Amino acid sequence: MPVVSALPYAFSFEPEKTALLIIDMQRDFLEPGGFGEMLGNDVSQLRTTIEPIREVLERFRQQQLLVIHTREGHRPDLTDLPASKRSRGNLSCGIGDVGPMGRILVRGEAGHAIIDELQPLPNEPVIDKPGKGSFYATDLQTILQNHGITSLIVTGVTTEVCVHTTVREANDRGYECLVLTDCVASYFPEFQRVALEMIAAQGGIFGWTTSSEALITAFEKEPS
Ligand code: C5J
Repeated sequence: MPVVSALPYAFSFEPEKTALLIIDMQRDFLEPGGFGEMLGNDVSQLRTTIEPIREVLERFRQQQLLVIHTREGHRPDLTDLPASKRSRGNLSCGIGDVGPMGRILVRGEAGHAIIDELQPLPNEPVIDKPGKGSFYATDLQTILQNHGITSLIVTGVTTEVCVHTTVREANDRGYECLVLTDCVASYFPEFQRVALEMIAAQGGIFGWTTSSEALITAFEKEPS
């Protein structure tokens, strides 16, 4: 069984029972000219994750392990968009409105799409989620159960929002989560640091953290 050097202690996993979760690597969050940048964020903070995620993704694909992608967004009629989420921030151009890459966080629009570098393969499930967590109002848990998954390797954006919410949801459902520090990112460096510390604090209260390099080293030492 591969063992990864991690915080707060080594993380062991059975590859066949482990899925790679890639959270919300969408154009509107990562690309210049998208919703994230329109809100005043520096998207280069998030773009550092693309290459390390691609390398881990390649490894999972080579070993034919389960890869799951998520996208945050809403139905075009916005019936799954809570009024509180729509009005939050008092934005003149917010969720559901026409933004720089089509209607913001609406399924089927250009900005809602996963970035070209990490396009899902046809056999990789894509979870459309209306919330920050990947389990809320989705069939993620059913898919994990049907594949016998017990551990998740977690990547994506943003660390303190959708990654954290998902890891907390997963933890409460009994999944072991390993978060890859260079494969998750925040627009705010301070949030990135603290959010990662929070996951591994108190003996791993929500899970483990490590680098993509440490995970790949563990795979190389013990290929499945
Ligand atoms: C946010 C996300 N930050 N994917 N979404 O609104 O973290």
